[in-house]
Amino acid sequence: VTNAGEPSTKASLIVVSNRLPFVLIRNAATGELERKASAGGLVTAVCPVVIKGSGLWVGWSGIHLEDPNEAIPESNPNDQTPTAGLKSDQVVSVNIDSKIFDSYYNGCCNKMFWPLFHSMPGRANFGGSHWTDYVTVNKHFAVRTIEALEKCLAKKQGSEKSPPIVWIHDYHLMLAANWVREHAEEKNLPCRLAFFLHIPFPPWDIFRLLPWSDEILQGMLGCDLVGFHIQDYCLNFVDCCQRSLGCRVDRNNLLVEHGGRTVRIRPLPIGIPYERFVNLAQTAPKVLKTSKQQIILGVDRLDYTKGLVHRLMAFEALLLKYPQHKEKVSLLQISVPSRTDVKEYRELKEEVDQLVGRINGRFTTANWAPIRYIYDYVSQDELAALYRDAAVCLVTPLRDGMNLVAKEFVACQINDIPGVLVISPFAGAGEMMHEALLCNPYEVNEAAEVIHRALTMPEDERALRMARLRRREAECDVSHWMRCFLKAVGALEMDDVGTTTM
Ligand code: GDG
Repeated sequence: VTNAGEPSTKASLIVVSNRLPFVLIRNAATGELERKASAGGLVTAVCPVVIKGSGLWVGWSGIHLEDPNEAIPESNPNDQTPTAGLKSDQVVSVNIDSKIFDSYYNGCCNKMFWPLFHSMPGRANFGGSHWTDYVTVNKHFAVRTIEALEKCLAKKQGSEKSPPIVWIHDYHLMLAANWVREHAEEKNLPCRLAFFLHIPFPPWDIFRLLPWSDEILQGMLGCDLVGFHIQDYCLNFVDCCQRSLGCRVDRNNLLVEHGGRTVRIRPLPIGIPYERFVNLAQTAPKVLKTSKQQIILGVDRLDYTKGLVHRLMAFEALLLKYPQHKEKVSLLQISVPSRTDVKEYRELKEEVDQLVGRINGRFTTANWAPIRYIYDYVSQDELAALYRDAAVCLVTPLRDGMNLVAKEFVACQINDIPGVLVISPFAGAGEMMHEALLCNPYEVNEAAEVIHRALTMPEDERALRMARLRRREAECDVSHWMRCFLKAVGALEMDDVGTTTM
């Protein structure tokens, strides 16, 4: 089954996310606002559908505007990215006082929800005022979303055959749906409401540690459809609705009854813009100059969920147990700076810096350093070249909603002799990428064995595993995800239905 073209729908799509699909920056010379495009997979898949259906995008622009009515600029004429066609009247920017926004974003989302939803409650820091700010921000998003809905309906008056879809994204906005529903009902505005969570949804005995767990469930149940990456997260959510709220549920069909409605819960595993990564891999110039050494690659935001400390210890264990890899193998770790205003992230950076220093100090020779550590963002071209030419890619998070790095590595494996993917079962991607080598990051010595197996895997076995991995990612790319979402929300064009497998 192949994905023919972009998915299409007659309904307008209103996307609501913490961030807009571009950031605004102020040109220091002219004082004018300018757009800086973002190139993530989500934007690539979702933006064309918003543009085609005259939909809208609601979110924060990345800058706190003194005048909230300051006009959003049109895209730069040279802009080739998927957001270029998004007109300024299709953008509803959300402006919030910077102190409240910081408390909502860092205090509540990053310090409470992020660790708890990744099943690391020991790292969660519950603070009452952050929750109050989270409520305020979600209410404000709901108000702006209703404005977007009114605008959308006014534009399409008479011609609208199917009600607009409001699609709210991620843990930043888990309360907004309920208020959107209430206002929409009061004002008699037709719409379908959907939510997608990009991170894991934890089991009930972890979720209920949150002082506001019931409010969150009720907020999400304001939707008609709630999507997660994998079945397990769906089942966790259904469980929580049953045990915390006492809802009637159907676990087999993933349905939850709430407020006289039936809410559908669906696994919608996200994919990547597969062809774009293949093209990048075909054209990106070589970055690694020597082919004598095998490169083990790691690419992650510097986040404690990504298992970097365990990975470094596994690599050290590998060098101790299998000294034949000394001077032949290097670990190239790219760590993108992330959430640097949160203490835990600064402490993690210190810990990783020290560990890299210690391991390098222990093994480095005149001609070789075991770890090359980049604490920076690398360009898309450079990333594609590294994915293409690495012998092994280590995707070993302690917990991860999906993990796109695993999929991008696979897409870029265009060399005759492919590399090997090592993946943690605690990433959503680990559920589906069966032909990768599974590795429990907590078992450091076992992880070293898996890395050794990857480095010494026969060529025919690598080729077989990689071909199967690539086929799946090519089929289940990000357009496929978009199509599955539209189908689940009941808004896919009939012509498209035949090409969808799930
Ligand atoms: C959340 C969930 C879920 C990274 N370093 C560089 C770079 N990247 C790009 C990768 C990839 C993306 O960042 C990271 O995606 P992940 O999926 O690994 O992780 P999160 O940011 O935590 O995303 C996650 C995802 O949402 C989608 O639903 O999979 O589980 O946590 O695309 O390529 N890109 C470039 N240079 C870098 O140095 N160019």
